[in-house]
Amino acid sequence: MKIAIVCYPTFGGSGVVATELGIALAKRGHEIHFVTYKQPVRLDYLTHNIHYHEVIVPEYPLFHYQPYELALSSKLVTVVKKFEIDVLHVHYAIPHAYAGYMAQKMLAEENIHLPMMTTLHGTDITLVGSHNFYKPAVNFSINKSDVVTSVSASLKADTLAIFDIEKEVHVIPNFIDMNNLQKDFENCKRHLMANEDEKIIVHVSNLRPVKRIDHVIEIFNKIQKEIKVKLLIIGDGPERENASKLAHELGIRDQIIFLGKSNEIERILCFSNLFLLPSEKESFGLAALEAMAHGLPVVASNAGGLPEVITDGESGYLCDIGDVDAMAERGIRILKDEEKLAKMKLNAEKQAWKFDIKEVVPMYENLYRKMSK
Ligand code: GMT
Repeated sequence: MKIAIVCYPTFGGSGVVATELGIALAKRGHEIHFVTYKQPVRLDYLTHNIHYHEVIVPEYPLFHYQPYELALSSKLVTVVKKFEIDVLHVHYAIPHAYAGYMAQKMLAEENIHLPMMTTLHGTDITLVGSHNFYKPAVNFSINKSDVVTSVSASLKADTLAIFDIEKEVHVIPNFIDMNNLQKDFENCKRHLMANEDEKIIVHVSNLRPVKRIDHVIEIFNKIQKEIKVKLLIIGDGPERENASKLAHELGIRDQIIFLGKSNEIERILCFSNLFLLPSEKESFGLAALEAMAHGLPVVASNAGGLPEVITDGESGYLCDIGDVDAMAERGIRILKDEEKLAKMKLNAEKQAWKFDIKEVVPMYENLYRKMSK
């Protein structure tokens, strides 16, 4: 099939899922057209069956806000006509589903039918989309999508509770390509990050308030009182400065390394021991799944879809949102006991296999086929 994918081309989970899905579909013989404002970060140039179309929004002084939706829907119309696209798949409702609907309408004027799937990722529902500024438009464009999917059952429940949805919402979890993980231990540079006798804890996110980086630091502070340990924080965002300040105040700044945005997460996960994700909201927690795939148990909050990804007491521990003491205690429990750590490492990997790409991509393919009939 010829599939157009619209997503955010950044390090965020929705963009990563969209890109990995496009790559997987291309490998399975589909022709994939990414339509977005920048080359997606995980997309290599020169990939067979993959095309990238840049949405350009020229700066015009009259506009206080440049009209991205307008440029995106126009680009979609051009791409769909030129490449005879069968299906449009938009990731993240805002503003992609809205722009997709406009493209559909414009194409219908020329008797071209373009079915649209909208995949909800989390913040488009629970944080941004539920705001009254956007809600009517988000509600409208979800209902106008031919197929709606959500990355967890929890997000589906939130969507149905927050919006007035007439469409069936299909749950298709996020996924990982377990057979193509980079486990390049030759290149494992553990010694650059920690001493032999230190354990390594990792947190990966966009460091937005919802991720509770302050709790990451507080949990780490309690763990480091009991165990020799380092904390690696990967990603960048608005809470970075506050986190660094808090670490200074607690006198643990030199035990924490802020690595910024990275395309080498796998090379870091390969030598790490524990992953922390104490988010206030998390529709799925792709970063946790990636960590588990590399054998890291996860200590997380029981927010949103995290209980669908992590099994409490097996592949990690789930604690109440904000319960820093409990999360620290679970972290210590895992890291202090080598036998437990080894067992949980295996469980984490085993659990990640349930989300292997081979299980999940066919779910999307089935829906594409049904839509394009
Ligand atoms: O976590 C973020 O703030 C980024 C956001 C995104 O849209 O890129 O992530 C959301 O989508 C990911 C992929 O489906 C999920 O794994 C994340 O849990 C979800 N984030 C939230 O719900 C806060």
